[in-house]
Amino acid sequence: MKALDVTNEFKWVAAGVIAVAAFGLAGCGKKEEAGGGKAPSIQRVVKIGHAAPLTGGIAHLGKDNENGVRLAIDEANAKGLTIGGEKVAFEMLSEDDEGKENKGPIIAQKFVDAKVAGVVGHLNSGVTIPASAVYNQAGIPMISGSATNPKLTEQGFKVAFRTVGRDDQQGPAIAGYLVSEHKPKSVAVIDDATAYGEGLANEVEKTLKAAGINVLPREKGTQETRDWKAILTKLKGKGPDAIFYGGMDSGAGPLLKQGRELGLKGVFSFGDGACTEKMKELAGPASEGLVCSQAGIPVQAASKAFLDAFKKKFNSDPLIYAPFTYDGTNLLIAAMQAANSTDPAKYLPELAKIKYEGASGHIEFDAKGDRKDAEMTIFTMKNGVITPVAIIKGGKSVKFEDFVKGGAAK
Ligand code: ABU
Repeated sequence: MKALDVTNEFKWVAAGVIAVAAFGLAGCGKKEEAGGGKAPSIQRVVKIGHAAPLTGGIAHLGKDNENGVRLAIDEANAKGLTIGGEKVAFEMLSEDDEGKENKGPIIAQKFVDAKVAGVVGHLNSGVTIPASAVYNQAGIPMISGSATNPKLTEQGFKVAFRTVGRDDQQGPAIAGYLVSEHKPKSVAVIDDATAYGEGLANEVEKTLKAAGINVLPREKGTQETRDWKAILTKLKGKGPDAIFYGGMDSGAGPLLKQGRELGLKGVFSFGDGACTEKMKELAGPASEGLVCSQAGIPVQAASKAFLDAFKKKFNSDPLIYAPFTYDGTNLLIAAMQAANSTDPAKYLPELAKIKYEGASGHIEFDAKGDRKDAEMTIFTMKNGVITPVAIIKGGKSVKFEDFVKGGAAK
């Protein structure tokens, strides 16, 4: 399905566009009575917003998120769902928030004005958190498939959900793995000064200090930092046994590459934003041996049905968050079906109490909108492949092979 540009600003990626066009709908949300004697016409177009960086250094992650939403919408439309007695077509309105904090509320307001029924996004915590205030004000449910900063669901917003875990789970998981497997005496911690990067680095630092590890004074870059040589040169003199960076792969790749070029010997470790196959491309051979975490199951443990459908549709494998945005979209739709309504006020209570078997496993939300029992996965780069080694769930760590044998997501 191709994106259909309706305005310069909105990309109305219409999974239901073919259906809508075929049935002659004039505009989104407009009702049309079923034609006599023909197949039932679409009577309501239900818009679902999606927002992520679709340009810039992490556009590959934004497209992955978008593809998850697109696949879910196309599948729902192929089923020809009826909600509230009306045949519905879902339509994705996808926006490029550029990963910029100030774009969050602006795009959120666009979605509100466009009368979306729900939103899947945003990708970055630093964008999602300010956007969530707008969705909350408008009563529009939002589910992020990637934003891991705890604040998102600590604001008391009934509309805010996420299908991944939180950084106060992820930080202890990756730091605990570093401590137990690499036994560092001193660790350098660097962050990109975003809500995600700084927040995760804080969690890692807290866990390391609690384990009695010497944590060097914090070093900081930004989302745009690609030249880390000044910081790395300073760190080299201190000889840390490990370096943790809180930030995305676009910054982590150069950091790792330059670190090795400058002769830093410590193990490099990252959170989910830099735990992607892209690290190999960005850091080259220096990426071998990196350690990283994701705040959910690894993509290869997602359901076979999802992985097959994704591959068929996009001729590629999902990168990292697509199973979680796919699930987020399906959760919105399932809640609408349960409420027999696309009205956010009516289906929100169903979303809050949903029990759902998704591509990323079983999903239920707690009272804050966080995923109950979210898995944390630890990876290492082995032979150029980000390879899951352990899954941490409910405080217990199991080998990835055992997790898969135990069922993962089917
Ligand atoms: N979770 C990492 C990438 C997204 C974010 O939380 O900013």
